[in-house]
Amino acid sequence: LRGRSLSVTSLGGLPQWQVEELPVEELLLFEVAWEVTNKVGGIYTVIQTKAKTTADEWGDNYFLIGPYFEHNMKTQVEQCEPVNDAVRRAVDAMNKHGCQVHFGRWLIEGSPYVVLFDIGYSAWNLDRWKGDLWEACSVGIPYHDREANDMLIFGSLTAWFLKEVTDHADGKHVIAQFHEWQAGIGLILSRARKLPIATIFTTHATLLGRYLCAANIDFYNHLDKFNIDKEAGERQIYHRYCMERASVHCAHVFTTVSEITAIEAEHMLKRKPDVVTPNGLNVKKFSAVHEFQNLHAMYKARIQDFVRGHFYGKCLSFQPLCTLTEFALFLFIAGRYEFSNKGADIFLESLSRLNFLLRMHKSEVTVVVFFIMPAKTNNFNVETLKGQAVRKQLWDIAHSVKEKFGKKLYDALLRGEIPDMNNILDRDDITIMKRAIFSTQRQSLPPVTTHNMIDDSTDPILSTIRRIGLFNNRTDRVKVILHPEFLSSTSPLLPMDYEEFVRGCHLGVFPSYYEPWGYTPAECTVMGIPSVTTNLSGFGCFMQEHVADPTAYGIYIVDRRFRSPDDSCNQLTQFLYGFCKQSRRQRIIQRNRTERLSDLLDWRYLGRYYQHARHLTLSRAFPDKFHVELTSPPTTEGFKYPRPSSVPPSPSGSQASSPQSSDVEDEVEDERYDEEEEAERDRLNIKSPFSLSRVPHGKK
Ligand code: G6P
Ligand code: 1S3
Repeated sequence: LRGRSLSVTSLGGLPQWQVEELPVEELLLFEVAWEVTNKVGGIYTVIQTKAKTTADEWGDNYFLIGPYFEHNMKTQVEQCEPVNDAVRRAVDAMNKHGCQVHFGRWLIEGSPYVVLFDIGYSAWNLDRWKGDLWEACSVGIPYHDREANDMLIFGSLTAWFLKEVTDHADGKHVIAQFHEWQAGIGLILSRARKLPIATIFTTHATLLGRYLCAANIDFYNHLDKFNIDKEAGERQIYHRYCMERASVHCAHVFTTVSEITAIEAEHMLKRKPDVVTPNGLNVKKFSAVHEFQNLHAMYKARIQDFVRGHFYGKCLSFQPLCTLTEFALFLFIAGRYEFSNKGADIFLESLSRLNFLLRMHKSEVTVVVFFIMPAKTNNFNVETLKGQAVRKQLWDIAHSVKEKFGKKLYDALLRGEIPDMNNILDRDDITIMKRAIFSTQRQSLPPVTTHNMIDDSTDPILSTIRRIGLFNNRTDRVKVILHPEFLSSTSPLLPMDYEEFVRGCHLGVFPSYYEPWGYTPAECTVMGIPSVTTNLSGFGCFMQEHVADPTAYGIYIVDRRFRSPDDSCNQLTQFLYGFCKQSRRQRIIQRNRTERLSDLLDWRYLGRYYQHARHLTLSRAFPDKFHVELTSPPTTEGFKYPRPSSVPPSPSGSQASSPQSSDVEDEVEDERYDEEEEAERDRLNIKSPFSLSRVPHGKK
């Protein structure tokens, strides 16, 4: 391998590893994805967070290729001229031939170069390019699938661009990494045209996996039983699945984001991935270790304000109100609105059980649960807006009375007197306050959703809430708020961006069934917020492999693989109940531990799997120049974060890993649903018929 040098790198408490450095000055690296500068889902996070480490390594020889959208370009990209000669000539050549190719720097950390293709501008080529694809691999795309047609245009432009680049590369070798089926056509055409490039295809999920899981099929127990062609045909995604499968098999190197998706890909795409490249984050450490705890307190106060408004009046059963600061816990689930894939179904069932347990055990804790999942809406609802207005009014009144009170008190003290507390407020003050209290009386319960939902009657979250009866009654210890829109700091209702909100919460709950990686719990971890994940998510499996006692570090992993849905739901309930029983001190200790895992999720550590994939593809595409024996995979085998030293060595109960501190010795019980509790459930008339079972494969 030319220019090879070995350097040893280390990060935090992680083991050292060796990096074989590539002669990047003699190479060009392109990463192609539909989500470059274009936020749709998790792939955007991968590309955006990884940009810094990749740009640090590759400098001006690193380029991202994506679609052009005017708004994204205006808000995220600074237009500039390409410095690299091959890229400049490729952009010029395509623009001369009737395309619109934009070039610039993406204004994110690392400021990588981006090449963006205007898809609409080249749409007139569609029929010709359909013919090219058919000739290359006999895949046809129906006219009505707009998205697939867009991907054909995107892929054709990508292959054209790469051809122009390689024509002028001046001896430089080119690597192109394509993310997900949407970028796959560029790979298929490049290979069909025998372009001299080393290719990588990365899948972040399989099409069939996503579809089959969403249909409530018992997917993981039947992986080898599916007739995948038939399943794709029945779901009318046969052409997309062909694009995906062809991309996988055309690539020199095939990668995916987790071991669980690697197994899935082997069955759904018929190729075992060469490298698993776990997703990282661009972790920023604060210089003061406790800064993230302060941020938690600061943003929690903002959420508390919202909660005060939402549950105003006598319905606010955080009794008394001041306990909101100590005994109200904020939980949330967030992400793409895939009800069962993201585990919102099992979460709601568990909340119903948690509500029962908290009531039964007369817990002081009230749990407020936020569902942040975008759905079709018709703006905020009046009741929700009114809540915040009422809170503001009460705040203003309290503030003005306090001012008067303070002034009178001050004057009295100046006179050397203790004022008569019975007369310090005059009649008008009392009247104003009484009127304010009267105006906070409400006839209805605090709403379970903040917006007017377009599909209110059929919405799966609302329908489940109706079935299990979690209506934010005064007596409910679990309150639910569906916020069917992503958060924004400019929202008139809850003006916080997602990161601020996560920091202010106590626990993120992501009990997904289908989750190739799952960024949401990973993001919680690097912010020091504990979370629930599952052993069907890439992240959960990764943590299970690399952390000796994940629960002790605030990573609760629900077993959704080897247990029945009902048992998983019970396990989740126990996790939640155990979390609710922790003291503030224990929560603080747990957050400290959670945050300690950040290094494990840092691209500076995980980026080496991408590096390895690049070595491997070079050695396969250009075996004369790049030697295969130098491509030994990075390994962390045997490495595990040890149990925190303060955790007792042998677990004594189901929640033994909850933080124990010397002065707080909470007894941890193993909560079970025994007959007595069932009887109590009936008495309280808690409706929770269990209906989470998955359909065995073959039965419809
Ligand atoms: C952080 C702050 C503390 C605060 C605590 C509340 O640790 O630094 O000042 O008391 O959060 O924790 P809690 O889990 O009750 O929100
Ligand atoms: C996919 O996005 P999703 O939420 O549809 O890719 C993400 C990035 O690799 C991954 O984190 C997620 O699990 C997948 O499902």
